[in-house]
Amino acid sequence: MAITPKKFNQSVESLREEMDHLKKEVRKAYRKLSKQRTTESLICQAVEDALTGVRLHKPTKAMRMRKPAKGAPEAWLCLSDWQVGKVTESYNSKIAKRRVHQLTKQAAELLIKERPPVLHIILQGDMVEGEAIFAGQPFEIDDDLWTQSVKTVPKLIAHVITQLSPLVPKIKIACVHGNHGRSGFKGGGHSRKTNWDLVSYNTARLMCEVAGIENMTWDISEDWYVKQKVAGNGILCVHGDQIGGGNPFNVGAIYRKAMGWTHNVDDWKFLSVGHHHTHASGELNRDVYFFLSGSPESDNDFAKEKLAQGGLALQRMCFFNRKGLVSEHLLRMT
Ligand SMILES: [Mn+2]
Repeated sequence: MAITPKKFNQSVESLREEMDHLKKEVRKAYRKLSKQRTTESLICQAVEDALTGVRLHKPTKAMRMRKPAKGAPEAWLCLSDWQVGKVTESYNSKIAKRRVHQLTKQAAELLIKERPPVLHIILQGDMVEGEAIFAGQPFEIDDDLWTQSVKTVPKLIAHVITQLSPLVPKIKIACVHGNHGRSGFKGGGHSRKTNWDLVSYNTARLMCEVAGIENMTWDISEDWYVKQKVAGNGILCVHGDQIGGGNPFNVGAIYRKAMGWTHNVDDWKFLSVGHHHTHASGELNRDVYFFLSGSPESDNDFAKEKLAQGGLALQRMCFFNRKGLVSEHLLRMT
């Protein structure tokens, strides 16, 4: 049957409509694809890549059945100044990994012994080394900042959490950023939030979620401090670059800041400070107690030459009950 001009026009019209519809669909698909190429999707991809080959700790039946000891104190693990990526005579990314695995084992032994109901972890900043925060830094690192912050560091944080989470009913993680996560030279006018420590914390959280860790909570502060409540005791955690240095450390500067901060931040009696790579602690004035954290790093030439200083490779774990601090433990790495 011959096609009439009317029918021909109708079929052209329906083809035009179909074409418009297809054009819209293509545009929609393109927009979706562009979105999938954002930083978030790149980080998700990096998480998946980093998790390839990671052996996650599967809790044994005995571990699942462990109940916290009656009246047991709560545990507090301070992880600070890993500076992964930094190269010295006795430190690099590989050694950082070995040392973080060592401290995890020591923390696990303490948890098995004490059986606390809660493990609190503070990630206190400078977990990444950075790549351009001081002149010449590219000559003192073994990996770029991207790899440090979305692969090496989060993988190590996830190692600690996945290994320790089966040993306690609950893990509460709090995080504050340091100066090495800054996105450029000091005074460069960067946003506080644009900090690669924060990228590494968020990526670690994602990794732990992907790993199926359910008994954890995260408080990733975008401020200069984060507060923790351990067995009812308030701990004010700061990175510590706000406090002046000294040799071996400046207790006067810590004291002055602590006294000032009691007026600005409520409800704490313990002050936790990193940045100075020196392990120390003590009472400041009757009821204020400070912790200064060591670092897994060693043989830092800048510290040796400019500060005439060098701490042991140490991190710290403590136990608290309602009355306060019960015990402090060194996690010593070699
Ligand atoms: Mn620092």
